[in-house]
Formats: sequence, structure tokens, C-alpha cells
Amino acid sequence: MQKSILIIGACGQIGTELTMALREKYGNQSVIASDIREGSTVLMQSGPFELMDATDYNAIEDVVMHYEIEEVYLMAAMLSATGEKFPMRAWNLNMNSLFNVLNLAKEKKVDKIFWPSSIAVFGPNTPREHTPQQTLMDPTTVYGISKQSGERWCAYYHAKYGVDVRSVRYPGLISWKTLPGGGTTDYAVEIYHSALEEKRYTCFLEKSTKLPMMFMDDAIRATITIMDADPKTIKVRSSYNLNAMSFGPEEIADSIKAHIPEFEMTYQPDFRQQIADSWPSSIDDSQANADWGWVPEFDLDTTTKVMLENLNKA
Ligand code: AKB
Repeated sequence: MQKSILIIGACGQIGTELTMALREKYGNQSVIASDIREGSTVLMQSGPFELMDATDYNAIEDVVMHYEIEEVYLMAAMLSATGEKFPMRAWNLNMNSLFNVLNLAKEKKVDKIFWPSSIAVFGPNTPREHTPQQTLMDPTTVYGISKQSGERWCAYYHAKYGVDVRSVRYPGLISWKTLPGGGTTDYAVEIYHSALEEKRYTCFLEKSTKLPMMFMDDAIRATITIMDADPKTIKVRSSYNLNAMSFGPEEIADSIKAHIPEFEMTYQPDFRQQIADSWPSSIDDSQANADWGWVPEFDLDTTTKVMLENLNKA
């Protein structure tokens, strides 16, 4: 089936792989990548690209009208660690970009929106283990506050204006194709690069800090699956909990040592420790499973194997 899709924030960690997966599924010319900067060669050369600021409503509207866009994936955001350094910039980017796409859908200029939320919506008083779909949320970061507010606005635009917006709360994401930037969970990607290049890594979180994590292939599959689902099955219009695996730095180090026995890990926790301490250790995603059939495929050891194999080849 042909459809015209716009990815905003296509050059980031998720956006790059999502763009390539959607181009594979719907054809290169149907998927318009956009970002404030240019991205990887493969992304730039495989299909249309537009330089675009996600906070500029008119610029997005022009691209939407020009390409007759039906679906928008809004992947532009400032993540938790960078957001603490630039609180107002994080708030402005994360909220204004969301309002831009919600308003385009309200005006019936696009049919469907994907917007990512995060485990950062939870806070120190949220139950840490098997965090339920519906629970107390008291985020302590600007990023988390913007994601929690965004969830409420998504639910509001759906209830009030019938906007078809779909969302998942991503855990920390691990990928080998594009580096993450500015998150608290970024260590779980950096560690693989350092393990191969230097056989050692100094971790900015303490060894036992267990967080929910996911391999990128699972995250992309979840994103495309929820967007393809029959709207009647999407019962949650704020955002769905999404689970795959949970581990701490010590466990990922052990998993790497199974392949690189000389690998050494040291610990120097910084300001990101406090952010990580406010987030859940594990997530209950039974509602995503019941409503649209979500089942993860990658565990820690499979992730480590695929990461090391592919980074070694790169
Ligand atoms: C971050 O660490 O800020 C992100 C997230 C969990 O949303 N990876």
C-alpha cells in the first residue's frame, strides 16, 4: 500500500533507522526525511530530504502540503541529560514541535501522528518494579515533564478533536547504526564502542543501576506495529508502556566479557545518576500486548552479540 510519510527528526538515533525501515516498507520516494541538519549518507541518498525546524509550523505545513503527507512521525526531541543543561530549549523544542503536528492533524492536513514518549514520564514515587501502565507519575527532569505533558495533550487532542495520535514510552534504546545524543541511557551504546576500540569503559552510572532497555530493531517494530494497528485497538491515547529487557551497567559488562574477556569497566557516576535513580527498573507492558500484540524479541545477550558483530564490521 502506498502512502506519503514525513519523519521529523529523521537524522537522530531512532529517526535514521525508522526512516530506512519505512522506506523499505513503503518505497523510498514515499518517505520524506526532515531534520534541522543533514544526516548519514545512506539516509540522504536513499530518498527525499527537507531541511526543517520542528518548531516552525509554517515550514512543516509547507512540506506536508507539497508532498501530500498522510502520516507524520515526530522524532525530534531534546533528551533527559541535555534537557537538564538547557531547560527552556528542551521545553520549547519538545512542546512546540508536538503542538505543530497535533494542530496539523486537528486541521485535517494529516491523518495520523506518531509521537514518542519515554520512561522519563515516571519519577521517584512511581513503583519501580513492573511499573504499571496507569500509575503515579512525578517526573523530575524537564524532558520527563515535557513527555508527561505531551501525553496529556495527545489524549486531549484525541478526545476533543478526534486526532489519531499514537505513542509508546520508549525505554533506553541500543543501536549500532546511529549514536544516541544527550540521554541518560546512552552509556548502553557507548560501552559497546569503547569495548571494541579500547577494551575498557568508564560508566557514568553506578554498577547496579537497573533500567528498562530495548534493542533498536524491537523499537522500530513496535513503532510501525502501533501505527499499522486498527484504530479501534488503540485504547490508550496518551502513551503505551513498552518493555523488552532490564539490566544495569554490571550486567551489560558481563555480557560483553563473554565475547571480550579482557574488557574492564570502571564507574564514575555523574549528574545522570540522579536522573536514572528516579526512573523505573522494569516495565509492565501487558496493555500493549493485549491491545496491539506487542512482544519483544531481543534480550541482553542477543543484543550484545548483534552489537559487537556489526560494530566490528563497521
Ligand atoms: C534518555 O535517556 O533520555 C532517553 C529516554 C529513556 O527517553 N534515552
